[in-house]
Amino acid sequence: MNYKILNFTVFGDVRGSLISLESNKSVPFEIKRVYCIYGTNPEQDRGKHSHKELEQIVVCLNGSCSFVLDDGKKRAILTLDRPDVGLYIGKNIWREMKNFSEKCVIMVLASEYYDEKEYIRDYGEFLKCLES
Ligand code: T46
Repeated sequence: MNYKILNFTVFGDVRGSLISLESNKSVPFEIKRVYCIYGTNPEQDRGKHSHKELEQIVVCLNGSCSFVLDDGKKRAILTLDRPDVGLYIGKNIWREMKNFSEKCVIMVLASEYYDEKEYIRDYGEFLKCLES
């Protein structure tokens, strides 16, 4: 399945920790957009869509949450709970976000500008697109 766990280099000392993310280096694409998700509700799932072209890296900066990833054949469930780990999600992967902890904060680095036309928000349509 087209996802990867990325372990970022941490520059840590007595003052705390620092992580640096750079386009085409630790991030395997040119970053065109950054967005954050916070103030989530453990009873309200998010996501439930795929992207035709978009690649993203998801980093959980605080708290934790689960990502369900689905390529039409297999499903994987991953828990994100640390800021030095990124979840790379390639194109054509259905994703659902669940089990948000209290004060969960997620940062997402995206390879493209926002474009609602690029989303597939219907699971049946997602499966059909994989066939074509
Ligand atoms: C994804 C998961 C991990 C914008 O106007 N610009 C943006 O860059 C984004 C990401 C969203 N929006 C608007 C579109 C909706 O009116 O913000 C609203 C909420 O977006 P959505 O319901 O798509 O949020 P999630 O949390 O379900 O999904 C988001 C991303 O949209 C998606 O690409 O992979 O996070």
